[in-house]
Amino acid sequence: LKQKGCVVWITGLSGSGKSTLACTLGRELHTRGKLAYVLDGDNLRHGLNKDLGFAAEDRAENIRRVGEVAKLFADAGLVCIASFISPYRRDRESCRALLSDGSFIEVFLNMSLELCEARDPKGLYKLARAGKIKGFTGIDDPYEAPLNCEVHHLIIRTC
Ligand code: GGZ
Repeated sequence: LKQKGCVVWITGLSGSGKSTLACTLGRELHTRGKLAYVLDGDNLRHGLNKDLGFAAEDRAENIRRVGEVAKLFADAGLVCIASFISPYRRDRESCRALLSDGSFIEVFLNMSLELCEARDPKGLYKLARAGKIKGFTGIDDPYEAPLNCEVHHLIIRTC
């Protein structure tokens, strides 16, 4: 029986654990014999989307292209795991609209700015606070939390 494809869309602040979850989920699916592929900033922003920055219109275009690529993977029967901050509700909803009902699973990693900033795995929040990165999500750029996501994971502490 052919595997039905879908898109698992992981949204959340920088440092909330999106990439870790995407990678873990991808491995778990492989273990279970499912075809899966992870799309994230590392493989998209260095290639297909290397012409884009972080202004609102660039983020919108980033997410639009990712949504179209994710749809292609889903059409091919894969579980496509997309891991992007995707801060704008409208951009995420446009991606959802590309897929049939039930084939777009939005996962919100809800970790407070305080916790993300305390972790600061790449030191980016520190740079943003120092004004060395402008328009950083959560600091001086917006993040619009999902209103009707399929999975809401609230993280109140990390180990
Ligand atoms: C947010 C930024 C920015 C700004 C560079 N704002 O923790 P990271 O490093 O690895 O994840 C962040 C990544 C965000 O890329 P996305 O493609 O997911 O963003 S969006 O969905 O909004 O298009 C961070 C790094 O890029 N980064 N500058 N100003 N994150």
